[in-house]
Amino acid sequence: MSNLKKILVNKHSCKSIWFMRQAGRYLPEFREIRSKNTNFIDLCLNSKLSSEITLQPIKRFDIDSAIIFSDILLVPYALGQNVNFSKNYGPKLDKLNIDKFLDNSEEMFSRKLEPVYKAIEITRVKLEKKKSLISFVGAPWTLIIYMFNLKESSKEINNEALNDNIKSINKILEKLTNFLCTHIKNQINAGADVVQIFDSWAGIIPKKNIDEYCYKPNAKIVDFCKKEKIPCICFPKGIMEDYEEFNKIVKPDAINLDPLINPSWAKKKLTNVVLQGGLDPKILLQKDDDMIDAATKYMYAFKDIPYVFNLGHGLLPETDPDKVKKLVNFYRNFNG
Ligand code: 1CP
Repeated sequence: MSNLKKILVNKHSCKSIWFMRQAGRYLPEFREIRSKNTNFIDLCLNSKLSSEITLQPIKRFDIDSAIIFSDILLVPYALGQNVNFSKNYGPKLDKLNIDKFLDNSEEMFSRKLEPVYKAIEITRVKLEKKKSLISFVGAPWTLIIYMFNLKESSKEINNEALNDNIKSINKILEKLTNFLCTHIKNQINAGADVVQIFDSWAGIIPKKNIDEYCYKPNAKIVDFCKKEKIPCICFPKGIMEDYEEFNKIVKPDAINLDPLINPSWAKKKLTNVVLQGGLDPKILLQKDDDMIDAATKYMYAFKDIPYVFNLGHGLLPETDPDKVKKLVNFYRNFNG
């Protein structure tokens, strides 16, 4: 059993380290592949290259888990919505056609994502047994943000767009959640052993809607994972003290902290759950000593409970890979 799974399933306090967005943007070996593959969705659907990119950070840093190189937006893509990645604007999705969306069958959906499952199969064979292979999905709300183009900025939602689309959102929410469960199951069947559910935009949900758009959909997916015995990690980024309520209602195996969550608060309030991450990825852009000081705070705060070392958000594109190497070395020495 992989270290990560031992922590999530048996709550063993063994060491385990990986990084969100460890495969991609900041690695020169990724950039080389990316420069020759200008369509990002096509790159995600190239099983051989996706597997190669997944393994790049493992080869460089010998970390404990690989996360499959893919994207949360492959789900709307597989449900018939065109996805474009433009350099300066990030992802842009064509207008959602609700009738077309509701017409999707599970078979059609799974068939379109077959290359992702193939990439997982190839990667599992190449990965040492003790290493974990993490699959992931975007939580329904975070996908809805992109599917309905609701985000005004990184902190704010376009309330007008939300109100205009509320009926359609409620109409597709349940079906979207079912497709996400299918995608999780397919990834596990292909050889992944853990799933992480990214609710990256949970922090901009209006307070009055947090139950409906965050707790309930995440809980539905976590219940599915429990029924299927799939270890799961939730990441409701930006919800501040509502992490406590989220944990009580959703009950995931593990929860990823964001940089705004105080480690001692988390240790006290987030019980019956494995903690993961928290360190601000921006600290990897600072001097070595500052990075080590900040990392030590997390390692020290959680030294006597099961804790998976990770960040409070993904590695930034401008991160120097040598900094990541230094952090991994420090972690290995700290934990013996
Ligand atoms: O241009 C490029 O080279 C593409 C950059 C890139 C990469 C490397 C994107 C575009 N996605 C990915 C891969 C990816 N995305 C992974 C696998 C690699 C790994 O983690 O090691 C994962 C787990 C994701 C997840 C993802 N995609 C999230 C959730 C996590 C998070 O960072 O919040 C989100 C929100 C996306 C959407 C997305 N994909 C890419 C971009 C630029 C964005 C938008 C982010 C935003 O709106 O700010």
